[in-house]
Parts: sequence; structure tokens; C-alpha cells
Amino acid sequence: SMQCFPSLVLALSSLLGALALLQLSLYLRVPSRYGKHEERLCRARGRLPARCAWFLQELPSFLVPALLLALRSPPRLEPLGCRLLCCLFCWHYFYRTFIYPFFTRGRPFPLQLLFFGTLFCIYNGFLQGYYLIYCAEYPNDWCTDIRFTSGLLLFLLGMGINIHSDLLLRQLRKPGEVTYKIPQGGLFTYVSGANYFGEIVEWFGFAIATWSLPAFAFAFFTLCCIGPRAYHHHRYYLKTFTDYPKSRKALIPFVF
Ligand code: NDX
Repeated sequence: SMQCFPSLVLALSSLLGALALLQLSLYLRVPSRYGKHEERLCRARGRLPARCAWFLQELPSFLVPALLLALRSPPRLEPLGCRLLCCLFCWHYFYRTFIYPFFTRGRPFPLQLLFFGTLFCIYNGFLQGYYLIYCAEYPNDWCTDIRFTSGLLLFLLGMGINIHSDLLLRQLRKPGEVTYKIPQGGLFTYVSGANYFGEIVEWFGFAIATWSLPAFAFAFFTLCCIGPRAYHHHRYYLKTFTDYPKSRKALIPFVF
């Protein structure tokens, strides 16, 4: 049966960190090509409706850790911290897999990116789940540790911002519409990438609550993946809408 190999966790986390840097170098200048940054020119590429694409892509991030959690024998009951943290991760991906895709009004998603996105979600789902279920060790009172409580608070705050902002974006379109408008309300009052800001806060909260290398590597990856994308969204809006609110920042309220 499976057991913990610390060197495997170290290797997979390091690779995740390296992927983050690769991503940063790739997407700092040009955005990843989906949504508003997809060029009409590359219409040769295949696409899948946003609904199917997001469902398929995010499913492994829910399924893999949920299965690891459910199938471990003997089941890991102690300490409570491990299961709780694994459930937080699954909870986010339950939303992203089973709720978000069914309401999205996004454009069809490029197959090529779907392929890499799915691979990524398998990889990360395995790393986070495997670490928490087989390797992590917490004192029995971890649930009252300041790292756990403050991290959990950040996680919940970030998730709230992320879900609320996803909703505001969705409401900009009627069903079947694919045009872009100026996002209004919520944290969009302050930043163009409110949904991304929420997601980044969420995963740094998760990293603090788990106090683990894999989770910090994933938070860093998220920052390198959607941080630049927020910046590109911001530039797109400034270019497209002459009446775009001047005081709005790209990602971090009042700062950047
Ligand atoms: N999926 C994370 N890298 C990604 C898919 C792409 O969950 O090869 C990472 C995630 C993947 C990426 C994933 C991993 C890295 C990949 C990348 C592709 C290339 C890259 C594989 C897995 C890669 C290497 C080289 C390292 C291997 O039509 P539309 O779609 O634009 O409509 C949009 C709409 N909207 C508007 N509607 C009206 N008016 C406006 N002004 C609008 N602006 C937007 O709202 C969408 O329907 C919707 C949201 O759009 P957008 O662009 O704001 O968000 P989006 O990027 O689609 O993300 C959606 C949510 C969001 O909450 C975000 O926080 C979360 O997913 N997310 C996204 C990406 C990654 C991630 C979270 C994470 O890292 N944690």
C-alpha cells in the first residue's frame, strides 16, 4: 500500500515551483491564449464549449485528493487537521468542477490548453492530496494554532471574493452573448482582476494553514499563472474602453 516518500514530495513541489517560473517567463509579456486573449488568427485550433472544458479540466483536482482521502487504508483519522485541510482543497474544486462550469457564459476553450490544464490538475491534485493524507504531521491542537486559524480565515475570505467576482463577471452577459463589458461592483471597484485576487489570497491562506511546501509551491504557481493574466486583462480594458475607471488597479487594491 502507499506510504510517504518525502523525497517525492520535495521533487514534485520543486517541479511545481519551476513550472511557476516557466509560466511567469512565458506569460509576463504575452497572455495565455484563452478568453479575451485568444487571437482570431489561430482559429485552426480545436475548441470545446466552456462548460465541458472547465468541468473536465478541474475534475481531477477534486477527484484525485477525494479518492486518496477516501481510499486510504487504514483510514487516517488523526489528527483532525489533515482531513480538514484536504477537505478545504476538495471544497474549492467541488465549486470549480461542479458549480462554476454549469453557470459560465465563457467562450469555447482551446483544446490544447485544456490538455495541459487537465495534466496540471492531476499533478497538483495528487501532490496536495498525497502530502496531506500520507505525509503531513500536525500536533493534535493544530486547529487552534495561529497559522491554521489565520490561514483558514484568509482561505475563506479569498474564496468568498473569488466566487462573488466569478458571479459578477457572469452577470455581465446574457446567455449566448460573448461580448466584453466593464466589470462593476464588489472588488472590481478597485481591481480589474478581482476573481484572480480572491483566488491568490485563497491559496496563500491554504499554504499558511497547511504550513507545507506543496501548498506554498501551488500558491506561488497560482500567483505566477493568474497574476500576469490580471495585468493583461487590465491592459485590455484600458485599450478597449476609453471610459475605463482611472483609479482601478490590475490586481492588488490601491497598489498594483
Ligand atoms: N485553470 C488554473 N502552462 C487554468 C486553465 C488554463 O484552474 O500550459 C490553472 C485553473 C491553464 C492553467 C489552469 C494552468 C497552466 C496552463 C493554463 C493554460 C496554459 C498554461 C496549462 C489549469 C500552461 C505551462 C507552460 C506551465 C504548462 O469568454 P471568456 O472566457 O473570456 O469569458 C470570461 C468572463 N469574462 C467576462 N465577461 C464579460 N465581460 C468581461 N469583461 C469579462 N471578463 C471575463 O468571465 C469567463 O467566462 C469568466 C472568467 O474569465 P477570466 O478570464 O476572468 O478568468 P479565467 O482565467 O477564465 O479563470 C476562471 C476562474 C477564475 O476564478 C480564476 O481565479 C480561476 O478560474 N483560475 C484560473 C486559472 C488557474 C487558477 C485559477 C489557479 O492557478 N489557481
